[in-house]
Amino acid sequence: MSDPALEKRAHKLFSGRVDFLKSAPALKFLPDPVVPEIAFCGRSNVGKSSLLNAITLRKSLARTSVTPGRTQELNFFEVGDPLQFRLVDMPGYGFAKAPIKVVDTWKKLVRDFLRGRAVLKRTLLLVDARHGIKPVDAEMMAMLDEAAVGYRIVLTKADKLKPTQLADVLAATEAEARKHPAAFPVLHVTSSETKQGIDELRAAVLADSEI
Ligand SMILES: Nc1nc2c(ncn2[C@@H]2O[C@H](COP(=O)(O)OP(=O)(O)O)[C@@H](O)[C@H]2O)c(=O)[nH]1
Ligand SMILES: [Mg+2]
Repeated sequence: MSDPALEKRAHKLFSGRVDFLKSAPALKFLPDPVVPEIAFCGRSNVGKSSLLNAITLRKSLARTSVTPGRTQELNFFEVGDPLQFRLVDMPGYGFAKAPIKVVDTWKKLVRDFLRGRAVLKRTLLLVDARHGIKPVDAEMMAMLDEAAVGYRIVLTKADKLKPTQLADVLAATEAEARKHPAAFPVLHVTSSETKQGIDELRAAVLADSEI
């Protein structure tokens, strides 16, 4: 559902000040919870950095990955002048070669953040449209359900699929979403390449920050 007035307001806001604030490798490094936050999560290589750049109308706010699965930090970006809200880039998961200790540290950091962060309004869970929901995504969804953090499922790289394939993945993923209490029933279909769905998603992020 598009809302032209909201999209326009979101475009204007993100065209203004968006700055990297800090990386938090552990909870004690989190910035003070003074404004609403919207978090982004997904498997390594899902297209999270590209989507963050597309939403914030920048080329390289978030670095697109060289070595997937390396960052184990929460990265905070500030939006608005005066500051309105923050975007949180959560560490990617599902990296096949990650040692168990790294995965455990990731789980603890993410779980504690989701459970304890009162200003966290919403999470966007990115899912590669070519793959649909994988077991690691289902695990992430369970963590979000458990923490009672509402989340939007965003299909990425939609440009890589034929319309019929995309329709199938969309239907299957929506059916899966309906089984999860904290998941929005309606998905976002996006491409950072063609910018499909980006204006709507940018507007949704702004709306979420204001709930
Ligand atoms: N075709 C296509 N490729 C994309 C899209 N988004 C990201 N990619 C590519 O997927 C790879 C991983 O993207 P990146 O944003 O670094 O993923 P991250 O690891 O989740 O942050 C890069 O090679 C990107 O160019 C998209 O919408 N369409
Ligand atoms: Mg990235």
